[in-house]
Amino acid sequence: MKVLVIGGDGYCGWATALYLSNQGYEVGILDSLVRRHWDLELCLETLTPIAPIQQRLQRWQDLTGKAIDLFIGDITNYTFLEKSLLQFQPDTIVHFGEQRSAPFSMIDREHAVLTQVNNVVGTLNLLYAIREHFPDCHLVKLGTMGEYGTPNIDIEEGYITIEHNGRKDTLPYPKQPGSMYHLSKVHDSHNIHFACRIWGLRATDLNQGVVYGVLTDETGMDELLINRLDYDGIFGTALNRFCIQAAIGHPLTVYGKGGQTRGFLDIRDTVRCVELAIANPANPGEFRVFNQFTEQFSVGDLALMVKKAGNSIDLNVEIHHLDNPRVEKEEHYFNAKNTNLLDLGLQPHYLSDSLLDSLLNFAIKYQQRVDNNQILPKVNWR
Ligand code: NAD
Ligand code: USQ
Repeated sequence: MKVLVIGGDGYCGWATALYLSNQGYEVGILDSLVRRHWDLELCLETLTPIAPIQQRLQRWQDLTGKAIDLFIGDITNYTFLEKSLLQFQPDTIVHFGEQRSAPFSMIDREHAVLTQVNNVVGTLNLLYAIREHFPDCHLVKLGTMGEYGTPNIDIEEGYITIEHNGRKDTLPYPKQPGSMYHLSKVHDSHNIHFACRIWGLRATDLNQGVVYGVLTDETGMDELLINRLDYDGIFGTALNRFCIQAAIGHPLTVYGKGGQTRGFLDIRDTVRCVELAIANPANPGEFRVFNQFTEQFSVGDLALMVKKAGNSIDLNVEIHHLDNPRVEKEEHYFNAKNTNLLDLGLQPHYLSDSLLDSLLNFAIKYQQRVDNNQILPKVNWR
């Protein structure tokens, strides 16, 4: 089966492309490399030194004998997208290729517009290209748990059955996203749902939680295959940031009270969830939604776990509660369903002392690359 991984030079996409290639799928990567450009523009660098995509792919081929096709370009450019798809002839398209940082999208009007145009137009182009040339192709799209926000009721997987004035229907679950980025994902979901309902396309929206970790079997095979690991205040995410902060002796940056609760998963489960979605495709006309996370934690609890793990390897870890730069509930109900992927056979890697230990040691190994000026959050929602 031929799988095109859009955004395959990024954190989730790179790990997924190699994993799928190793599993025997014929893989292509399409990426504009714009994320590397945004890093340069904002003077940010991943903790890990990542090789240019062409070198990464050459190394993968030298090590495994498996070739991965490469298409460098922007999916908001329809001519490029159409040409690449016609050349590659995908059976499945996995779409990671978006601007994915909430703080980036909240810098100012320009960054909000950039985020929504990049994400919404890119996905719309993809829907039109699939409709025109590959109507049977399965679209596996990375959405986010943040589409739902933090409602005071249980979060279902995409849909909720409602009784109203004596009548009953199953409808899209209400969305209350918390950033211009998260909003772009809601807009995508509506557009993909439309394409399935009206044109009969098949799609799976993977509402992923916050990903942590860096090593997968494949990216750990060689230094040139190493994955990115963001720790800065724009692209770094909670648990990864806390481990790197602990490694360099920076107090852990819990925003506000720290009761914010989210779904989390290990990057080794990201790649497996995507494969499960590919191997069990949605039906024609079906817009399927899976909540892709394995455990729920509050950021305050995560900070305590990192402190404990740090102490056990003789790191002195402090926790600071900063004024919250975001507008979000800091104490709230959160109970999200995640049974669809488990039913397909996902066997989660739960957060463990050994994972925290390995992430901390990984961070210690590259600590000289950390720029302390990039740790505190600089983008304010208000
Ligand atoms: P990333 O920034 O590391 O990778 C995204 C990749 O997409 C980059 O290589 C970038 O160059 C590429 N890209 C962006 N816009 C493009 C365009 N218009 N055309 C072609 N390529 C483009 O991000 P990530 O952390 O790997 O996230 C991947 C996807 O997973 C995103 O859609 C994100 O919303 C979703 N997701 C990520 C997380 C997480 O914790 N990292 C959690 C939930 C969902
Ligand atoms: N937070 C802290 N301290 C930090 C960083 C974050 O307390 O140093 C808090 C935030 O205020 C927030 C929570 O941790 O309440 C999560 O923030 P995050 O930066 O780890 O993640 P988020 O902005 O939600 O975005 C990340 C990815 C995004 C993905 C999303 C999944 O960047 O692409 O969509 O996780 S989810 O959160 O489930 O929507």
